[in-house]
Amino acid sequence: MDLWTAATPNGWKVTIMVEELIEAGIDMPELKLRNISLIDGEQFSEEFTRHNPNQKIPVLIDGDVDIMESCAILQYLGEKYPSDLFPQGEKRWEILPWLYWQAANVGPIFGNRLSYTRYMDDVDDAAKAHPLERFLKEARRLASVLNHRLEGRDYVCGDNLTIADIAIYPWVRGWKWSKINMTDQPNVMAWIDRVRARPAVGRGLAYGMPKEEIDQWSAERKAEYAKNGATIADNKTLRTES
Ligand SMILES: N[C@@H](CCC(=O)N[C@@H](CS)C(=O)NCC(=O)O)C(=O)O
Repeated sequence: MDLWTAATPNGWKVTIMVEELIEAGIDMPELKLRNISLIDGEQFSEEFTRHNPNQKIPVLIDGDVDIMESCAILQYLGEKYPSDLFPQGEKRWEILPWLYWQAANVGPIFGNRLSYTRYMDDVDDAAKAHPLERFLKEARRLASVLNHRLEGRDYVCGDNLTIADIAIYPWVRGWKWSKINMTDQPNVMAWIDRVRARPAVGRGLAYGMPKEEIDQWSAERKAEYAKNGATIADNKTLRTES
């Protein structure tokens, strides 16, 4: 199995999933990781486009099967390697709506908010005012939906972590980067800590980031990014195995 990815929230969903499956005792086949440099535009290459016509990471290549879209990859792995992460039967209809909720709402809104808070220094404030407000308002609404859902639950679909948590977590954990204040959402804040404390999540997030920088970039890294005017998280350090 090959995973073409980068150190970004959509990429981390899959590496967290793989680590959680291993933690659950699944005998996973060897996963070959290929770091796609988004800065260099490798996602637009002919080779990449053959596997993912949408030209975005992540993409999973399993023999003749190409799977684009991070949530589809979570579902694919969850079905191929059965575990509590994606139980079959009726329970899946509790999980799938939250997976789609993430794909249709959290990813796009948090991602768009992040691009204006972190990467668009060269756009003047007046031009940014409307999108900043719009994405903030919707992100805060989504956070309160999640907070409500987590009332009385440790995880989004009950007592166990599922692919729904794995999909939502990498975006929501970045609330400070996106400047989306969530401190008034206690269930969400507690859930962020609960998910982060899982050893497999720590390992999944460590793809593409030195361990000590998973939660907080070093001053050197920040300076490096600022200097380059990078528009997206660099991923040159992503661990590649071939
Ligand atoms: N809905 C897609 C979104 C994928 C996505 O936006 N990937 C970003 C990185 S997080 C990317 O490849 N960006 C490069 C680009 O837009 O050129 C998914 O969940 O897989």
